Amino acid sequence: MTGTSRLRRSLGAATAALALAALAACGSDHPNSTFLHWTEFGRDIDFLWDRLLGWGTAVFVLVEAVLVYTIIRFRAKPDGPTPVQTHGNTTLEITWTIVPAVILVFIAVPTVRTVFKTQAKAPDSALQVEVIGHQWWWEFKYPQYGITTANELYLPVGRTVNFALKTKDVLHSFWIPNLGGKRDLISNRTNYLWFTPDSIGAAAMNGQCAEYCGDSHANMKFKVFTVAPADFESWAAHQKRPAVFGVAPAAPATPAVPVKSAARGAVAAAPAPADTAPPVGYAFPADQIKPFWWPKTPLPAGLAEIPDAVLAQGDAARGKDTYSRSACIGCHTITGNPMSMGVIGPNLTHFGSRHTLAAGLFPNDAKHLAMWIKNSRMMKPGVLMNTQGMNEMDPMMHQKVTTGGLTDAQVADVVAYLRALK
Ligand code: HEC
Ligand SMILES: [Cu+2]
Repeated sequence: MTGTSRLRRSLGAATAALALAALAACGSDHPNSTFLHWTEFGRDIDFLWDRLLGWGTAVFVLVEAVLVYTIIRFRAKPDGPTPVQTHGNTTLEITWTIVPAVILVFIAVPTVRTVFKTQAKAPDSALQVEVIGHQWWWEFKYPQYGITTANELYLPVGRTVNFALKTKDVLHSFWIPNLGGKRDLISNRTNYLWFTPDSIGAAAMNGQCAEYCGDSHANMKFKVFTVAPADFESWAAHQKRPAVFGVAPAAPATPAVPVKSAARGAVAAAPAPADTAPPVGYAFPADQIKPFWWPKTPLPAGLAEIPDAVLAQGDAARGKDTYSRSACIGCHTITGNPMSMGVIGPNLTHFGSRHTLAAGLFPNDAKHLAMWIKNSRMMKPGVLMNTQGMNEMDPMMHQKVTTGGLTDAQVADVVAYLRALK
């Protein structure tokens, strides 16, 4: 085989590989792409990326072209004469010093400008969200609204959001690829990250911890919804209220006419705000969420499922009772249930309004919830929530739960209760 045909063959192979890679990139959708222009932050970073890629490609092509040309043009020939011997070339040396310096300036100026812009203080009108990382879940507080929730983040489109990033334990990193980030959560320190989701309508996207933080780091995900401002207000107003379960359910909305007549002067007829408020606030509609978004984590082998027939017998009122007498209350808060004031685990006040369970690891349905309560440590390695099912093997304690464990029927009741907390 001659040198030229070998070269031609490897060039052919390289082209084929490149084409394949390019095709693969077109074939599937890319739910976690960072190359989207949905926030000013995303656009700024994308601009820098384009610059770098552009300059990098230009330098690569130029250098490789000269190299390949030189290799071929000046290769040694069997009886060739000795090449001309040179030492130094001032013009060339000055050129190859100045050109990269100029290129670096073109990269450095926009980079430094972006660093200053993204490190600046967020505008005062921004929506404040406190993000607290826990092994291995996310706590979200909206201090302007008095809301504490977990693992699912609602953001109004068109309003700057300012995240104050903190951690309860080790380092984590907050990352929503579609919107921009990532930024670390550092012990004894608050980091900030802000951007405006301004070029996207209602959308469901993924978030992920991006700094190794222990056993279930890969399972420390979260979900993000960008929603219309009015929907956000509806969601926020509802999340602020105490748990719905226990309140008289879904009274028909008060018709407009009696309210008007009451406003005209009647003293007693005006209904209390709690009665007129819709029973449930906005939640991102499940049928508008794309298939990629839904978690597909398999259930662990060896964990006995609770039969559907048993789950169907679950009773929310009984469940509230059982829950309120179990270990759950030491770790979880349900506002409106005075027994339940723990702060070790996620706030469950409106748990039934969430679409996912255990930091985005499972869909929030009766089956997964039941398995979770029964043996969370088999569902997600290392979790702080200890095994709650009677006679279940706790994989961290290496022993079976014998006292205080919940039977399948009791778990079914607790499931009904938690699912009623819309
Ligand atoms: C020792 C503290 C502790 C106890 C006791 C406990 N939990 Fe938990 N729970 C946690 C922690 C921590 C998490 C977060 C786990 C994770 O996702 O990494 C959690 C997560 C959950 C979740 C998922 C929340 C979400 O937003 O995804 C539910 C539901 C839940 N627990 C219900 C219960 C119930 C019901 C009981 C009682 C039968 C209970 N827990 C007992 C600490 C506890
Ligand atoms: Cu992590």
